[in-house]
Amino acid sequence: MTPPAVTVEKNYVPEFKATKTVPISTESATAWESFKFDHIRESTVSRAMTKRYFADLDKYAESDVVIIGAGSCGLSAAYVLAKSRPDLKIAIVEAGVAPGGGAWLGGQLFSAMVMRKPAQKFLDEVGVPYEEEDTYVVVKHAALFTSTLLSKVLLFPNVKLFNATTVEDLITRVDPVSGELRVAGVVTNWTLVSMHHDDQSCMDPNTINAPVVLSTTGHDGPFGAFSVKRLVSMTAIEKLGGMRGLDMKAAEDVIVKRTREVVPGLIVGGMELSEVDGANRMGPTFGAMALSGEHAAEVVLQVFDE
Ligand code: 48N
Repeated sequence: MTPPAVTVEKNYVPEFKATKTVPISTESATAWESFKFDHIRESTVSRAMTKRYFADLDKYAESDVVIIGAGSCGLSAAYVLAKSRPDLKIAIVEAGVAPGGGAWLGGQLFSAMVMRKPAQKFLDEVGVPYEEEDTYVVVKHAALFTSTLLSKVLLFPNVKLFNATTVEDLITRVDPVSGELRVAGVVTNWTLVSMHHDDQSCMDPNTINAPVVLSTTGHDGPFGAFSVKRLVSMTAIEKLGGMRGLDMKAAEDVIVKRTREVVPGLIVGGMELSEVDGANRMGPTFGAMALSGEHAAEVVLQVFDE
């Protein structure tokens, strides 16, 4: 059966008119020869970076929300949270230098990203153009979705991204009366340090206190499903269900519906959840990631609405 012809929506690629607006207008080639930047000293650059970074470390040492993992689910949650509660301090901790997780490609190194309806409503909200099909939409470049979402999240003044930084443990409290364990923040280190605890001793971590943590660490990669595996190793939960085989239809509905607080203070979303519940994986379709992020944000907000 021949696949239906792909109809590219007229409005997909906006009409661009070549314009000669360049920020540094030089009337002639010779002008470039005399071009020069304003003066700078190396220490000025160093102080400009470190002053801000350490001021942020100080400011976010007490955060309202920590999001572990800046993949499609974590970034979607961060967008909803930051937009709906500008009063909340949101720290995003991402192990990679480049945030985005598995959402830079649509699947097996292909550029296009598929999202099943109604997830296109999230794309409309964030302002990502797509081609419309009958039960799904296609974003021309997965990188367009991720870069647009990332840029919107990082523009919020109440968000700080700590990338190249790994959550290597959870801060926990045990209620003296009920004995109930609650997650109360995260333990962090530079990712390169976190990856070398086996061959270097005593590289102590840093911490971020927060009343609620959202873990969206995915199922892949060196730290995949980090928080839920840590809950098992600290016997806060008995065992993981283990991610099941690929079943696109079943997987996406389950992940969105079951995004939830797994232990008090720790909400889990995205593909990390499939490891908890033994849910199927969904393969190269990303609507569930965006909507699990949206659902996770609502669960987080309930903590602050109480
Ligand atoms: O993209 P991921 O891996 O996770 P999600 O849940 O946001 O999106 C999952 C999605 O990309 C898929 O896997 C698709 C739908 N495929 C499904 C399938 O069936 O194959 O992002 C997780 C992020 C990554 O950027 C990691 O670097 C980061 O979390 N991370 C951490 N960051 C800090 N500390 C950690 N301990 C940590 N662990 C992972």
